[in-house]
Amino acid sequence: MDEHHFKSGFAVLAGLPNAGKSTLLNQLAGGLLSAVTNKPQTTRQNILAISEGKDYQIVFVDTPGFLKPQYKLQQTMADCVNRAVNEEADVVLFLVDVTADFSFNAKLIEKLKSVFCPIFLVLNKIDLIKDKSILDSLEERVKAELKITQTFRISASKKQGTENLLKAVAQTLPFSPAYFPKGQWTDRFERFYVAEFIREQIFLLYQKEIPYSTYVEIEKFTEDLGAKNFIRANIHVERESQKPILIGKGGAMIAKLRQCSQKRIEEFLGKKYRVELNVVVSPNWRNDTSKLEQFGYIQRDEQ
Ligand SMILES: Nc1nc2c(ncn2[C@@H]2O[C@H](COP(=O)(O)OP(=O)(O)OP(=O)(O)O)[C@@H](O)[C@H]2O)c(=O)[nH]1
Ligand SMILES: [Mg+2]
Repeated sequence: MDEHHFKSGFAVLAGLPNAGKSTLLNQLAGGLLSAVTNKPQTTRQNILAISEGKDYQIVFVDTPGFLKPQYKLQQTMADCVNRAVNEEADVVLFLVDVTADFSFNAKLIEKLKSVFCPIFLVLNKIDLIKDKSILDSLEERVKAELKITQTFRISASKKQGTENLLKAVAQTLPFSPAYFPKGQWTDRFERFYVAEFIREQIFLLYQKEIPYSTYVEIEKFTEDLGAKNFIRANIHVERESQKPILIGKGGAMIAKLRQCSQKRIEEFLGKKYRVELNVVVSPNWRNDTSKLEQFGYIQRDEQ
């Protein structure tokens, strides 16, 4: 391959919570990398996943759902979106859930107006819409406000239209050598995914504010030491009263969480693990700058 024809760059997925960004990232990059749940605000940090072809390397960036921050953790989530669309993106994929109330996109559209790179409008979840005219009018509404380079109608979960989108992204990237070594699929360590998968299972198993109040810290991650691989995680909650909810009657809930987490981790890493979970109270951590730093939601060099 003539290296002068190689294309590479960053494709940033942006959209409201629950639009399907992580689902799409997983489809495009061919792996269940990014946590997906039916609850909004699942993703808290930018997650990279790399898709390669003969003559391209696309670095997809999954971002947290865009929303008005109510507490410091959400401010760090909004910062992730800003950084990705303003500084990293070679193309932005603006994801819109076609079944959701479109008016909530207003603030995000304002933000995207100042983005320099091309913007692809991606209408997602079309499998849930029978009446195609809804899609036409949505498209018109966006185009009236924002300069859109190309529009795609897809179902991320059903893999409809995703191949076309992938091709178009690869084409639009600048000529550039690959950003990451060939065969690399992410910039994160396994520890990060293990924590994300436990957090994902918490989102799936618990209700109300519990998922939003938890942070998962991997305290121990040992592999190939003869005995079975071992993971110990601390689940931080914000208040003492949340601890018994997490644990459940007679430990039933946390046992279930342990089981589901173990399954998810084993499927992803392709090995057996013994998982141990602890619950720890870190009062009000979502509004505590030093905790957010310690948990990696704020990078020290950002301040
Ligand atoms: N029917 C249908 N559901 C979808 C589609 N894409 C995603 N979903 C569902 O929508 C929900 C949210 O998906 P996510 O991928 O977690 O959404 P997200 O945009 O990453 O959400 P946040 O991380 O909270 O910002 C999940 O229940 C998905 O299974 C689709 O094309 N069709
Ligand atoms: Mg997500």
